[in-house]
Amino acid sequence: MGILTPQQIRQFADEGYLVVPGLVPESAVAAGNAAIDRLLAERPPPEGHVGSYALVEKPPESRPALLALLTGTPAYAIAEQLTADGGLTGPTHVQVALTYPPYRHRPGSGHVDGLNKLTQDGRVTSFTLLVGVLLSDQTADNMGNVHVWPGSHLAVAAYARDNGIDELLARSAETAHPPIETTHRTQVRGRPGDVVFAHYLLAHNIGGNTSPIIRRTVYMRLKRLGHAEHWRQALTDPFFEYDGVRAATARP
Ligand SMILES: O=C(O)CCC(=O)C(=O)O
Repeated sequence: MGILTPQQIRQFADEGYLVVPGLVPESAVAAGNAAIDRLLAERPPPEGHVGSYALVEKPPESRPALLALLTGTPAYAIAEQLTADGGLTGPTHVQVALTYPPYRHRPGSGHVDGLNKLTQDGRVTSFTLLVGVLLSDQTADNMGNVHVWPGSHLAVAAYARDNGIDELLARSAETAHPPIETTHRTQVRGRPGDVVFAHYLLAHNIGGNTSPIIRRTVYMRLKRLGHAEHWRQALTDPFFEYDGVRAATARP
């Protein structure tokens, strides 16, 4: 028995993301925040900084309290439930995403990570699933919450099928913003300890923060084993790497 209900899996399939509340216990949230405090003592942002400040830690084992937000909690089992049991690799790094207030910002559209970054052998630096662990209060809008465009994962895959992957990449080359119509957006809300699971193809972007607190989210990226070989199929068939979603939603 998996942790997610079939209804939650259908929601992930339709919208491209899912927030699961209370996955990370308070003690792990506190340990994660303490690790971020130590990181910021080592590499603080410039004096008076506002807006986004991201720290990327490699290998993730160098920050065990951050890696444990995924591997030491039910978040990893949920990632496997959506994709395949024992079928994931990564993360290769941990991204600490901070947003310093006051930051009055509203992104115009969303990007797909790496659609503008190719490896030396011409592959996209894509992955399968983004896992974001909220470590600060984001229960209202404009608290640094990530903006997402629900359903855009389906639209990007449809664009790739209809126009070809090369055209998708060419049109996304400057900014990683895919050439799709994205009208409906929302801000991901949640409490510390809640976890957002987002499909690789979901358009998303950094949001503003007009709250009094620094926004803290820790992101980790997971790939299906063999992703380097089948990344093209994963761009055109959004559930190619999601065995769990296909099984729960009776998708082909
Ligand atoms: O800051 C955020 O929540 C979003 C970060 C983001 O867009 C990214 O890492 O690709």
